[in-house]
Amino acid sequence: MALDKEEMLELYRKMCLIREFEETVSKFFSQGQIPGFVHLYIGEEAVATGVCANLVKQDFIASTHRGHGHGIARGASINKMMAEIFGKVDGYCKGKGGSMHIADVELGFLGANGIVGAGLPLAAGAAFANKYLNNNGVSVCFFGDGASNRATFHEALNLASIWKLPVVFVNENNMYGISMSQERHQNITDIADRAVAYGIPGVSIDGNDVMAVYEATAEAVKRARAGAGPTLIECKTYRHHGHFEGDPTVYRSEDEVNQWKKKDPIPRFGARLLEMKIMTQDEIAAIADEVKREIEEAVAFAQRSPVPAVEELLTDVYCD
Ligand SMILES: Cc1ncc(C[n+]2csc(CCOP(=O)(O)OP(=O)(O)O)c2C)c(N)n1
Ligand SMILES: [Mg+2]
Repeated sequence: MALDKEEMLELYRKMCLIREFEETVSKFFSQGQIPGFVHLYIGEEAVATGVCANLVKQDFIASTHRGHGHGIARGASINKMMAEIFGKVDGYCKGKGGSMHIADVELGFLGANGIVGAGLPLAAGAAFANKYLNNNGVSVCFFGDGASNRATFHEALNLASIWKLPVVFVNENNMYGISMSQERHQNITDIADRAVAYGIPGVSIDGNDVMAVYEATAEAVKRARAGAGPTLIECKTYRHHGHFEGDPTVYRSEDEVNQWKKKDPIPRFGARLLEMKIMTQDEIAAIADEVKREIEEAVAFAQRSPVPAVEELLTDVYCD
């Protein structure tokens, strides 16, 4: 086993933290306390968690419009994220960016991104920088099944392949691009098959199994750090909520959602840890309490923070 007990507990705790963060965002959004749009990652936590557990300081990640899980897994401040989502001055963008503009470059978190597929060339560029600086760093790009149809996907994979860039392309195949099912938007089942066209390895894995994600990423990261170039990892997963909060999700059946909820990555990993006697029921309860407290503090921090002043409306728009 590649991970020790503490590391496995940390994977579990991280997934719980992402879940609690987003369930809380969902609650406050439905009460009208959060402005703008939010896209939740609930159900997909194993991907960000399993991937980011392999990363070190000099590594980068590029995210998507569904970016809370990526930021939390990379170690972004929960308080600053929550304040940003609430539109408050103590948030990552002083409350003027919202969910889709959260970034922390110091942490190598190149940001959430409202432009589908925009992270792919950003990650390739960051990987080029790491290679040029010869610092052993890698970059990771998270992107959806819908994004895998964009030109940026093909350009980034081709360039990363010929230049042997240290990048891991992590496809989050949650089976839908908004209301469009994968079978309606592409004529393949496994997005990993597209790696063949660029002469790089492509693997398709169970994205709701955090250990499977961890192990596939470990191999891809090792390859990238060794100078052998990029890998495409397709993680099959599912979002429990709609595309955005408020989406009535008329395009999928309740039965389909319920089938996927049975494969929820968090209770699944919890059961595995119990079975392996790595964790006890008491520890599960303690993690739930700890995470709940952490998120309550983040909400209190966000609620205490003021909204931006009207005079600040046009600052930070361009480089001041
Ligand atoms: C370039 C671009 N085209 C279209 C959109 C509108 N849009 C927002 S999310 C989305 C679907 C993305 O699907 P996917 O890549 O599978 O990610 P998921 O939402 O499933 O995580 C689209 C088409 C956009 N934001 N940017
Ligand atoms: Mg999708």
